[in-house]
Amino acid sequence: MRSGFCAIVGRPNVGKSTFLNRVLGQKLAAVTPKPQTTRHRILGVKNLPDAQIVFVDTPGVHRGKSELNKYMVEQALAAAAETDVVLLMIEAPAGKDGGGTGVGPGQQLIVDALAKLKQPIVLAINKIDRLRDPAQLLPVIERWKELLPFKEIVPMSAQDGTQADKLVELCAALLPEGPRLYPDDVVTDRHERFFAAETVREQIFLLLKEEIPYDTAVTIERFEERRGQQGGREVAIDATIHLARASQKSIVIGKAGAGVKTIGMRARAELGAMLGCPVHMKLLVAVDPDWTASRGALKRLGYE
Ligand SMILES: Nc1nc2c(ncn2[C@@H]2O[C@H](COP(=O)(O)OP(=O)(O)O)[C@@H](O)[C@H]2O)c(=O)[nH]1
Ligand SMILES: [Mg+2]
Repeated sequence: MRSGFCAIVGRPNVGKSTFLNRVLGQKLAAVTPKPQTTRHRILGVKNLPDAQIVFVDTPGVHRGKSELNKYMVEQALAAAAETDVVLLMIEAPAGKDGGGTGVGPGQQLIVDALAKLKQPIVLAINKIDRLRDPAQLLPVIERWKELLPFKEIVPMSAQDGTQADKLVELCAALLPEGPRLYPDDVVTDRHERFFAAETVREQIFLLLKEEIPYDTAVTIERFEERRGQQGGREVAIDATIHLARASQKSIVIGKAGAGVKTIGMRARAELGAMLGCPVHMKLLVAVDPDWTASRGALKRLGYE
């Protein structure tokens, strides 16, 4: 039996959370087309017949300057330093000329951090479903081989599942021997409250443009399980959407409250499917001036 932790690290938007969700066969981590959707570390426990891998999804590593950005990068790099195996995820080139093999400054930050570690590192080249020609992978592989001593290099697609199981097996084989760390029926370390907040935040990422998603935090004021009229379980949630600027408030609330209503409806549906019961949700919109710039505010809003 092998067991241990495997951090999934990489640039924003390469597909880390999509991979975690695919491996677990359920949606744990928020996924949106926008970078920097993931802000916290999230554990996802994958059980195999002879191994237990505790995957750690992390925020994308980038060079943003706000305290929130620095917090996210710290989370990711600390996770890599603490786990038994590191899974570095990059994207296959999207352009028809096979561009995008370069290593930019954000990528270099990761390479430098990982170069200091002793743990085995696996390179996953995600999104191969969008490659026009598999030969486009060759320069990518050549380039990356020179940068870090990878144990394995696996082209894959988190979206359609190509080589996802293979990648999981390769990571499992690199874990130390040991008994399961979590009981068989545990999937994550996070509680329902956390997912309630993440679901609301995800809808804001999906629905709103420009800086608003990045300036938004969500806190849960009430999470109450109760019996519905039919006697089944239901959940009542009061959540607050915190914005960094007063000018954002009217945009989020929308005409006659249409914006916040849509966010609430979609989050409720998503969460209802996740919790398997009806969800009632009240959303409040508040302004917490410049919260992304202050450690104290980050802490208050759940980033610690
Ligand atoms: N074409 C393609 N898109 C993907 C794949 N994996 C993820 N994506 C998309 O890439 C975007 C970012 O994914 P996400 O998992 O949030 O990336 P993260 O920031 O690294 O966690 C989303 O729009 C995903 O649907 C893949 O294998 N192929
Ligand atoms: Mg993510």
